[in-house]
Amino acid sequence: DVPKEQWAQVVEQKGGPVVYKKIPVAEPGPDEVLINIKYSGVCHTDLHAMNGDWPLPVKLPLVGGHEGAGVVVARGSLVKDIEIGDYAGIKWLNGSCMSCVYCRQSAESVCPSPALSGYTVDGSFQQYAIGKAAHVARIPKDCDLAAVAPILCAGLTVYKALKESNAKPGMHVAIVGAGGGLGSFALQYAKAMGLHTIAIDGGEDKKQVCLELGATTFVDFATSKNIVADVKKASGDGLGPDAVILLAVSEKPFQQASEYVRSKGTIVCVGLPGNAFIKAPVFDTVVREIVIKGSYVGNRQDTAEAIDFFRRGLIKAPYKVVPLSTLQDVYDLMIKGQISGRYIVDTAN
Ligand code: 8ID
Ligand code: ZN
Ligand code: ZN
Repeated sequence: DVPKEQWAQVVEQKGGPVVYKKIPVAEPGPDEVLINIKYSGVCHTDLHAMNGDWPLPVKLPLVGGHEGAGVVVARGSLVKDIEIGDYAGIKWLNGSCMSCVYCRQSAESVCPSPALSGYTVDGSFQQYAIGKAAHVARIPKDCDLAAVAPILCAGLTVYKALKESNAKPGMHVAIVGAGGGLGSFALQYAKAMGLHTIAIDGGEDKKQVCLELGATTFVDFATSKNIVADVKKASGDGLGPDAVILLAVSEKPFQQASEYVRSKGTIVCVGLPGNAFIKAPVFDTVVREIVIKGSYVGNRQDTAEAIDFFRRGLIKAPYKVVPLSTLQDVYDLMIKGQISGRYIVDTAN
């Protein structure tokens, strides 16, 4: 039975903190499902949302969260292909219009009128969350709901970004911010895709995590005397990595990547530091034929593929489960850059 009230973490004002309190359980509309969220990963995006870092208005009061895995407990009258009791997930793209030129071509991440979980609509830091049936992730019954939660944003996003990088098996990819949430999944997906990885992050903790996750080399951005030279050296023949996936939450590495990427290589921007700009020399970009592009989550097919990599046991990134009531503590660690891998909140307490 679905209760009328539930526990949630609510952002009541820009900058936070989150407030742990009881709020009503919403009812699904005709094309929606209600998911009893069991676990939800904490993405740096949730912190950007609370702090109002981006030039995109955020709902207030707000229930954040967009890596929510759970069990379907109710569905609207139009929903035919999801049963009560199925496992399903709330991802960043809660819904999209389904009729614009982008949605028609499965580029739904750039739909001009999307519903964003934990941003423009309430997300998964609550016990019962609503998702558009067309968009909720289908999660196979043999998946562990805690472990699969971060696939719904971190895994999906880096899997798509690696595809966008055009890196082929055997090539070298630099993962910038490799010890963080997205980064640790990027190392695992890259390994599963047969790529060499150059992990870039800071500190002994992150170094150890990255090497355990299969990084070919680790470059410490905090202690390296010459990041450009170190990254190039790590690329086998010394000409630089074929692709760079930028996941860091600071501007500097976005400026640096064009210095070490291989000629004809691809730089994929994924991290979203506030008020940041990409600057690259026109001369080098032209004569070295460098590609610089953005990548934003992934579509429903990417979601299914990213989950399938996980289901096959190819993706094992470190995570720590803590009570939903302690979400603010997770944000405090994240602000200090002290999280290796992902924190996951358990909505039961
Ligand atoms: O679809 C998208 N494009 C998408 C999806 C999900 C998340 C984008 N994001 C964005 C988030 O909003 C955030 O801006 O990706 C960024 C990374 O999210 P995250 O992985 O959840 O954050 P994290 O766990 O805090 O990891 C960030 C890592 O970057 C490192 C930190 O040490 C940390 O491990 N880092 C920083 I800050 N500066 C660095 C530098 N100069 C750096 N690593 C290398 N070089
Ligand atoms: Zn996210
Ligand atoms: Zn659309």
